[in-house]
Amino acid sequence: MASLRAIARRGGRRALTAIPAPPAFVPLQARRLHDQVNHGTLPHTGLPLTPKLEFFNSVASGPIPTFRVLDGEGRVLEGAEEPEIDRELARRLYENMNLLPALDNLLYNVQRQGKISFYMTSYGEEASIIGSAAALDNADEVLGQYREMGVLLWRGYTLDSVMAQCLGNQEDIATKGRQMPVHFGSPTHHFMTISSPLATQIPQAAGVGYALRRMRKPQIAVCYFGEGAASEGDFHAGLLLASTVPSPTLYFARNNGFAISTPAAEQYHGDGIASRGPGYGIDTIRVDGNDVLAVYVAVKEARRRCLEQGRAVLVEAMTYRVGHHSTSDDSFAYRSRAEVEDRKKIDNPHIRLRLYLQSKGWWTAEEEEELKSRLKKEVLTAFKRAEKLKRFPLETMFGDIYAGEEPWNIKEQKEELARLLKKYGNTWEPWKNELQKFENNGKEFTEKS
Ligand SMILES: Cc1ncc(C[n+]2csc(CCOP(=O)(O)OP(=O)(O)O)c2C)c(N)n1
Ligand SMILES: [Mg+2]
Repeated sequence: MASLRAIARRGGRRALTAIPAPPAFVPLQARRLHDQVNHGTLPHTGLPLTPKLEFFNSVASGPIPTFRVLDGEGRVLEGAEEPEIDRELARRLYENMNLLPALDNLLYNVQRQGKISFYMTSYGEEASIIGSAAALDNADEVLGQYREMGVLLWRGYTLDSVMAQCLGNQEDIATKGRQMPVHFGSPTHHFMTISSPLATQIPQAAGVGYALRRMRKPQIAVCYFGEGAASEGDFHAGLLLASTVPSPTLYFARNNGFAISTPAAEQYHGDGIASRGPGYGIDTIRVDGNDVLAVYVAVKEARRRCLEQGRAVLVEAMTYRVGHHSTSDDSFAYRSRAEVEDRKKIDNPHIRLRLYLQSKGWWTAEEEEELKSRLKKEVLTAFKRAEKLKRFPLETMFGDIYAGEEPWNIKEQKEELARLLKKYGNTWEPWKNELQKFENNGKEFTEKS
């Protein structure tokens, strides 16, 4: 029987792989070892041989360094190359980084008032999210985890759309009020709908990237995930798939230090997420996620490599989750307030960029004040408008599940709801109030004979 290698040589594989494979990846430690003692190679594999009994792992050989451009005070590091970012782009980065907390402040609070069911903030991760979004092509297909609303905002997703999704009103065209808040999706913005089960997007992104390559599109797939999600089996399945198929997918790990209450240190014994990339033969970089310029530069180069090589690239952004995990969490149960306050002071992505802008003469104190109050006003106006809009008719929640004739289980559930609403919908105050929020006030159920 012909070996797989022989089939691949005859072109079975090559027909799918239009882009030439990059040179074989040899882990750094292995290469060093080979240089030290060259005893030839293992037959059939080309692996270097050594008589030394030596084990290695990423912890023992020292951590992977973190790429940084700006220091804590917004100055370009000695030896760093100042990126080609002009005044307009730099200001746009800063404005978008400020839009996130403006939205977070309002939506977090309105959740507390019971006006929306749930919310997740991006506090502390603004540079990672906005810096990466800015380095992508707006048509790159994004598969996010849930904390990447900033990518949509960068692409022009409106405040009205944000409110529509979080409030689940009749303008929530992607999910029609049937998803939890922050589970955004928008085909026009090339942003796949967020799904709650962790890490499902990681293997999916390998497939999306592969499809883009097969269609010969000049776009890549971009997959965001947390360091906690990277503990799921899907992470390994996804990266292996992306590296072997291969697939032009940019994997962006947001290492924000926590997976709800589990600190990152308990999440892995190796050198973070970055150390796993070389194991899959994937070009990898670790970047200071609170340095928007470094994130921008690293992701731009990662994207270029994805396209040029037709292969996956891994970026691990080191940042810190300043906010609670979500509105269902109180992080002071597992970390001190002092730790959070310290991090905000010592390594604040907003301050670092603002100081850089000021040093260039691209930003003033007056502009700072104007921006903050403008964003606050715009966000509040959008919320007030969204609050007045009705939700999709109540029966919408049963739609778009099965094609063709409505199956028995859906019919049964509808009848059950109609029975309950007819009994309590016009009399029990909480249900009566709730029904007023829907188009038709739920009449398709309460008045059903
Ligand atoms: C398969 C699965 N397991 C558990 C959860 C519950 N859960 C939701 S978010 C989360 C933490 C994820 O942490 P990380 O990936 O680091 O992202 P971060 O919240 O820090 O942005 C967990 C455990 C889930 N949604 N899906
Ligand atoms: Mg995390």
